[in-house]
Amino acid sequence: MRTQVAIIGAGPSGLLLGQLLYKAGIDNIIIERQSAEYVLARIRAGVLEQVTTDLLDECGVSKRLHQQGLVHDGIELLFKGARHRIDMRTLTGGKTVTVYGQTEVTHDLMDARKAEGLTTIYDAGDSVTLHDFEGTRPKVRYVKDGQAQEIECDFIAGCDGYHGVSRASVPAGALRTYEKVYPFGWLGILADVPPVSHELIYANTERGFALCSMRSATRSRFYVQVPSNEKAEDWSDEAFWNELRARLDPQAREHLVTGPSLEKSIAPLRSFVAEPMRFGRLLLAGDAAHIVPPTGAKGLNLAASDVKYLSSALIEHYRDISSAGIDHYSERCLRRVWKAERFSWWFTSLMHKFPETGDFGQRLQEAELDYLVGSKAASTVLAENYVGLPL
Ligand code: RFL
Ligand code: PHB
Repeated sequence: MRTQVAIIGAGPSGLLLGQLLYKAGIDNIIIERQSAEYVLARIRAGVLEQVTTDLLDECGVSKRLHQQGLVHDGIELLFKGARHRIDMRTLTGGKTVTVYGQTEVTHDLMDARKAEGLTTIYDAGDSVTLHDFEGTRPKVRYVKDGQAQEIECDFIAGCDGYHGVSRASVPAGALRTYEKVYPFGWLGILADVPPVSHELIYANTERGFALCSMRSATRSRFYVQVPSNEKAEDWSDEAFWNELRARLDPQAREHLVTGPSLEKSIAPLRSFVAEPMRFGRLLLAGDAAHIVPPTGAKGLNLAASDVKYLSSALIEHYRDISSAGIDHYSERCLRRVWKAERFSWWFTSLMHKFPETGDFGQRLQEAELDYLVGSKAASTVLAENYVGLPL
């Protein structure tokens, strides 16, 4: 088989890239380890920046997003038992975010790809290998239904997430990595219950962080901070609801409607960046190159901005016969990536309980939050970063 761009991974990065390239007349094939159903069953992000919704508009896959997505003008910060609103729209001169699940984004992109008759190879398992990307004729090999297959291409886009094969294929020594692992995770629950409030509540409490989020007017997503060694199966629904309730303010507690969980899982928290993001004709995008803790809701949005830069670079290569975009790809992405890394680390540090800092750390967080909600300058910094920095 031959294609112009072989894309590894059918998560949001890979599907979005495939769609943008297709729209520009660039041929591409996606190779995915799992089945489509498996990819769709992963419950992840919920908050989309304008940059991401614009890109989905550009792809022509935003009809459902505009019908069903919830536009949010602000968020609420809960600390010392009281809630304070950050009015993002006012502080940023009109910017907002849209609450629309990653599952739905992936669904919409998969449907569009199917409708266009574009090739996606699912269930490739762990057989995918990358070859010759330091030369001019890269190849991707995989095994499907017991048959060895090879795709010859011009470029390989590594969109296969943190545990993927793309970054792992780069020769040792060509890559520098930066990492911070937090001593806790998020236990998340999805339930068909109405949201506690019409906006997201981020809570700092002496028992640890909590987040009340949503997917629609009838489906909610909640998280509580738990130690890293905790297991989701050891948490009954009742234990989860009790812990969440204990971390809310009296009014939110009153509004909390509980019900059976549709999904329950623990996500570890990590900050990670691999530099550079390009090796010859292999270009990494999204979680394959960087991870942020979910507190700032930046992971999917960073994946989208990488893909924007990557699709522009590839379009420039084919249309204008210019390598400038490809040559500057890594540098352009990393400037935005590091700003989102900084914001996500800061917001995580401000909102979570760190076992080693004790009561002193708790008081410092409360003082900073008090300053934050009382200072227009400080609130604006939070709002600007939360709605997303410009491309
Ligand atoms: P993905 O989604 O991990 O997709 C990678 C795909 O590659 C496949 N793959 C392979 N395919 C072929 N061969 C191999 N060897 C392969 N290895 C892996 C995988 O099966 C998969 O299908 O990466 P991508 O596309 O870069 O997208 C990144 C986002 O998924 C991620 O950043 C966000 O989910 C992060 N995130 C959030 N981001 C936001 O912008 N806003 C949020 O509100 C938000 N909340 C979250 C989050 C992530 C969370 N978890 C579970 C980590 C909340 C949580 C709890
Ligand atoms: C979510 O709804 O899953 C969500 C929302 C905001 C975050 C992280 C996750 O910061």
